Amino acid sequence: MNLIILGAPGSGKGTQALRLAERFKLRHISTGDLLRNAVAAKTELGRQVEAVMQAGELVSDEIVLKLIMEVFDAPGEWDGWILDGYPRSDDQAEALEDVLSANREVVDAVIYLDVADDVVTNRLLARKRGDDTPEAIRKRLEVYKKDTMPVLDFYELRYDVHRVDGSESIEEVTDAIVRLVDS
Ligand code: B4P
Repeated sequence: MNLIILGAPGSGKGTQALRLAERFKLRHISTGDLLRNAVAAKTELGRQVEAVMQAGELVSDEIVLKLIMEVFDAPGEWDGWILDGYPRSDDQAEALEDVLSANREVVDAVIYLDVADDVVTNRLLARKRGDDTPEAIRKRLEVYKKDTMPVLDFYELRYDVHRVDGSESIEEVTDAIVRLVDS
């Protein structure tokens, strides 16, 4: 099963993707984690993206696509994958379609976590990650609305988009997603 999970920063994409990956034996592909690992390892790529992430802006499509392709190419025993944090713009969604059709892969379902701005802001401030300053959070929400929200329309035209109330407890959100994708 191949899944894409979409939602605002702090909507719980990473949290739910981990739980779904474990449950369905999926490869968890998180662009946020891949980028943070590159920054922590102080690679050339990490140095290029660090300031962009701190400011709450999107890293360039070229860099993120390169990371995604490396993960898709890596060997492993999985029953599919879950994409978390990608795509974040129409251009990224188009690029992903090209990668998938070249690899003869399909998306089985798209999950959209619906959570109000004040709830995500409070969650992000509470987790105290380096890029979770009030200013960067404001910027990320702004970028999300401008660049990432349109991706929902892109997918509504192509796939089943399951809208889930992401403001419930972590367990309740997982249960709701499992019911939808398992049915
Ligand atoms: P991401 O790593 O994708 O992070 P995120 O959107 O902030 O968080 P997520 O939605 O995964 O929330 P989480 O589960 O952690 O992106 C970080 C940065 O990387 C971006 O700003 C950008 O610069 C760059 N980037 C990433 N992908 C990119 C791309 N494709 N293109 C360009 N740039 C890219 O949950 C947040 C908190 O809420 C946690 O503390 C969690 O415990 C809590 N929580 C989760 N669910 C909850 C629930 N149901 N109830 C209560 N608390 C909950």
